[in-house]
Amino acid sequence: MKLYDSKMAPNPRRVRIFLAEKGIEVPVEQVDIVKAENRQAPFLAKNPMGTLPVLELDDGTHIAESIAICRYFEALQPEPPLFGADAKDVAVVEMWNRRMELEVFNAITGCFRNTHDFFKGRIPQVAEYGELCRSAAEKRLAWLDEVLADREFIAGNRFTVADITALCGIDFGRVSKIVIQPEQKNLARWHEAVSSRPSAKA
Ligand SMILES: N[C@@H](CCC(=O)N[C@@H](CS)C(=O)NCC(=O)O)C(=O)O
Repeated sequence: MKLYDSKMAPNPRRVRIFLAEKGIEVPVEQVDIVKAENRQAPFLAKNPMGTLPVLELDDGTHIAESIAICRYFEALQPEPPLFGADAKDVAVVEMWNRRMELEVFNAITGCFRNTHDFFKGRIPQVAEYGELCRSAAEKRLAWLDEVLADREFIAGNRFTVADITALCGIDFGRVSKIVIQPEQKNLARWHEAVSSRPSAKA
């Protein structure tokens, strides 16, 4: 088994944090996104989408999509349950993880992809769409601050994959100057708590 990773990118970080929370160690190979190694034939044979992370199994199967990889490890090792523990809990965690991915993470990476020089010439960029994503991301952070007024973590009172998705998205927002505002005290308290877990360094 091998995890194709990029230390600089937020999606691979989701998987590294997930593995660290589970206490699972997997051999890792870094793929150089700056040199666009992920867009060249050898990597495209593993993942035609050209994105990281990708998990390679011993039978040659390649699993892309961060959440698919995390689900694989959750099934292999259910403890601690990061996708929820019973039917209701699983559904609630799924709801929050989807919100964190679709509403927060994607707005932040959408801003980066459409406004940052890194992607100039790599993908078609639409600056106005990037700014729309920025504004959506800022609104979502304000909303998240309200959500966190009555709970410790995003999906309730236990750390889950929804916290991992939100943390990786929000930390990556700094590159595009999307940051937690001084008045967003609940969000700041949550961010401090999840950032101080040892897994956050993974
Ligand atoms: N939906 C995918 C997104 C993967 C993705 O966009 N990865 C980024 C890094 S965060 C990437 O490989 N970017 C390089 C590129 O698109 O060339 C997932 O959840 O893993």
